[in-house]
Amino acid sequence: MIIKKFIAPTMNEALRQVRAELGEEAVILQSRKIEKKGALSLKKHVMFEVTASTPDRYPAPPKEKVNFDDSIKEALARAADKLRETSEETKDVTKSAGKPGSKEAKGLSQHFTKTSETGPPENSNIEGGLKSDNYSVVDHLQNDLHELKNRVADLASKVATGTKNDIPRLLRNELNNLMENGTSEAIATEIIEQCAASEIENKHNPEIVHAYFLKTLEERFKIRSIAKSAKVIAMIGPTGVGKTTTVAKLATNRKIFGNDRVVLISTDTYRVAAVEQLKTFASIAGLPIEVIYRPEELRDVIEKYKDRDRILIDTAGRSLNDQDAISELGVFIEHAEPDEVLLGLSAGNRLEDQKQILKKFSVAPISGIILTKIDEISSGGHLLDLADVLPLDWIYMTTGQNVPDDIMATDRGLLAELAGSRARFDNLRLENFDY
Ligand SMILES: Nc1nc2c(ncn2[C@@H]2O[C@H](COP(=O)(O)OP(=O)(O)OP(=O)(O)O)[C@@H](O)[C@H]2O)c(=O)[nH]1
Ligand SMILES: [Mg+2]
Repeated sequence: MIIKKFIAPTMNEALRQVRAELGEEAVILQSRKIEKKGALSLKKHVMFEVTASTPDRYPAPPKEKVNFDDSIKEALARAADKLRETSEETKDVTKSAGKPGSKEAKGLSQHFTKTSETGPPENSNIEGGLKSDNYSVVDHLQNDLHELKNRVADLASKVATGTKNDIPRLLRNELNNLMENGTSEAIATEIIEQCAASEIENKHNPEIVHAYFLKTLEERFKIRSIAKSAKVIAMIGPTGVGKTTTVAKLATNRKIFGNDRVVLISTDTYRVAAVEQLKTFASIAGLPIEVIYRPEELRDVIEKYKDRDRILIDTAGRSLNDQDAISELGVFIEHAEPDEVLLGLSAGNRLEDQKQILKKFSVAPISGIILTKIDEISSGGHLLDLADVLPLDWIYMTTGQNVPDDIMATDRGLLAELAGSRARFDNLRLENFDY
């Protein structure tokens, strides 16, 4: 606790200093008018002296014994009574002092002037100040409000703990696991409360509870595969998420499009290496590849390959903050009229960035997500938060740099295990996601 004296030519100024130094919640212990000699003259000036403290001098109410409902009602009633008792000028001591000339400020300074006219209280030290009229009017009110605040905070924490105490032990363990894996507290709690509220056969059997828990996680992921009828498929996304590598994997991994006849189109002419990168994969796999420099060329090329089953378009990576480049991408996609626009998102990105990426790349009609670089994350709890904010289907996951092997169709069971089971996740990583 800090106790300090402030002397200023006006009461408003003294109170302003109190607020500036001790904060909005400062408590006025004592105020009075004093007379001071000027530095260069013998003439006396009237000054205002305010003694104030930080608010932490009130002991916190005993926590265990509190009957919350009644005590809050009582404290509220007391505070309301005090508010009624006190006139406009004492409504909000600290705030009103910040508005010189305001009705409240004038009232307040009158109040202080009036009390100081009667001279300093008998005992003008701090103890005396505590007993003074000023204290009883202003500080009792603040005391009550302070007490009320403490009780409400206390109640809130008891309610929160109470909720968690209602959760069976095994589910509480799952809650802790989720949060250790990186799921936000809000989503983890929502999931566990959902589990706790449902009819689990035996809430004390670890296997049954864990299986039920994983099932609940699975339901949070929206997945699908690419339709047989989707011919023109474009891959978009921020720089370096793995778009070109993914396009190469899609084109060359037999598990993805089987015996479909595939053609590749590169629109990434920003970097010579980018075209070369895709050309290399195309030549190894014996696939035709076209390089497009202007959006208008796209329609003719797509027309040229109309007898092919899949036309995969790789686009240049665009920085999230380069609005022009993102708009240009929009124009390319408009000309291509793809059946699928897949947005590549690196699994390790921050949730806030993922939201921004989704928002910015919505210049194109995104139809699904490819979650890349799953192998680079060390836990998967945050994927539940991602699923919560991405209103799109997750279609593929990529799990390493190897073309064509390191890609797999999304699988709810796998995603649930990645999010909810650290040990299983570590094993999967060691086994190169051999699911
Ligand atoms: N660990 C890991 N690395 C990957 C994965 N996919 C791609 N990469 C690597 O990420 C780097 C960038 O991959 P690219 O395919 O060139 O990424 P891009 O999105 O096409 O990049 P830009 O065209 O420059 O925007 C390369 O080193 C890839 O080998 C993956 O699933 N896991
Ligand atoms: Mg690329």
